[in-house]
Amino acid sequence: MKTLWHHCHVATMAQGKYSIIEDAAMVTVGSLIEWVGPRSQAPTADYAQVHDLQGAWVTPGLIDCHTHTVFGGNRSGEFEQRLEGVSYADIAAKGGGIASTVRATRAATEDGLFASAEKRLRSLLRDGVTTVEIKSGYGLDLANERKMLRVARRLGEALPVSVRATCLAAHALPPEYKDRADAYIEHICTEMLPALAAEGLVDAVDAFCEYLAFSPEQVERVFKVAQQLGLPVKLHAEQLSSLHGSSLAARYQALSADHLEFMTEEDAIAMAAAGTVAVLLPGAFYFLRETQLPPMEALRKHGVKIAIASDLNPGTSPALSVRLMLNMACTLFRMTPEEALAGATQHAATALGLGDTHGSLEAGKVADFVAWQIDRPADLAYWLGGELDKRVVRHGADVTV
Ligand code: DI6
Ligand code: FE
Repeated sequence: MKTLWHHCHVATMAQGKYSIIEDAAMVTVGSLIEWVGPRSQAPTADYAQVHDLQGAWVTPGLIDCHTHTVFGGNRSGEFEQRLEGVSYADIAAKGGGIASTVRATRAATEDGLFASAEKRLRSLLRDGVTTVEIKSGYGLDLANERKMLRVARRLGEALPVSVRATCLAAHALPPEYKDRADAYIEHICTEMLPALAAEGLVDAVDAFCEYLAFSPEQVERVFKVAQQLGLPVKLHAEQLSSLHGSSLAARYQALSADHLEFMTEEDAIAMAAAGTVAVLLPGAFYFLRETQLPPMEALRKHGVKIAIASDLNPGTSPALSVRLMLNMACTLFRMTPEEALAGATQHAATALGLGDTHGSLEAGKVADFVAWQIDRPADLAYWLGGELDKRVVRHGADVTV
């Protein structure tokens, strides 16, 4: 079905720039974009539908390329305790922190996890998100990582959003492997990843490379197995210290390295050469009251593509809006609104291995877009949350969330 969308301005985000076409029109055929350009040059055809977008600004659908949307319980109680003066160490000693989310996730049924994640995901979608990545990593054994990944797959079937599922079994050490991190890594490599990949539940493999999680050597063992299974890798790196996980990720042609506050210029050079996207997570930076800024100048100087994501998770970034993350990327990291929007469209697509099909409005790409009733694209990074008047189109058809 050929459809004409007109009476709009388009920020195509091609090559990660606004690439604005004023007084534009777009032609979609089924779920794909066939043509985008000035309205005066729109091809004449027998359109099955013609949509007047009433002067809207059209952008690609937003892409949240790093989330932990599926988890049991939440940690607002710990948040409150910390603000009442209880130390993080005390909370952790009483089984709080990631361990409490692992217990709650293991205790939840698949349907229970689905129901709670669905609410959070709908919040992201109401903000214009059409593609989202969802990680496992709170199950930490085969049955519970499978349960999380199945929920991620089901969310993509039930809601109008494309879901990429990432296996983050190497997120934290499960209690049954206390003081036996190498044995847990071995279990991931020989049992969990092969089984979950064979079940078609994994689109990419991630790990947490940090002194309080897994070492670069341990991460590399996971990456080797991912490579053997034909799965792309990503990495939580340089969030709290500099272990050069981002350089390791680059050596494995990782889709992305994420967080990166403590990365060095050498890491940036390695990532640029490998085409590994830098995914910055301003929600976690803000929530942890981090002061070490990611090295924006080094990333720009070496041409590393920069994505922005919510990191939606119960411990360090309970963020339910990608547009709020765009604002934080600008205010906290001094990114421009154009860079921030590219970070939640074209570069986010690349961070998911979808750069050729998603993330910009160009002929041949998937017709996922948002028609925003705003004055200019910078509005998307300007307002602090809330809801903007808009129309969301996915695969060439209107969606309501
Ligand atoms: N980095 C983070 O900030 C989260 N995971 C990670 O690898 C923390 C997750 C949590 O605290 O639940
Ligand atoms: Fe994360």
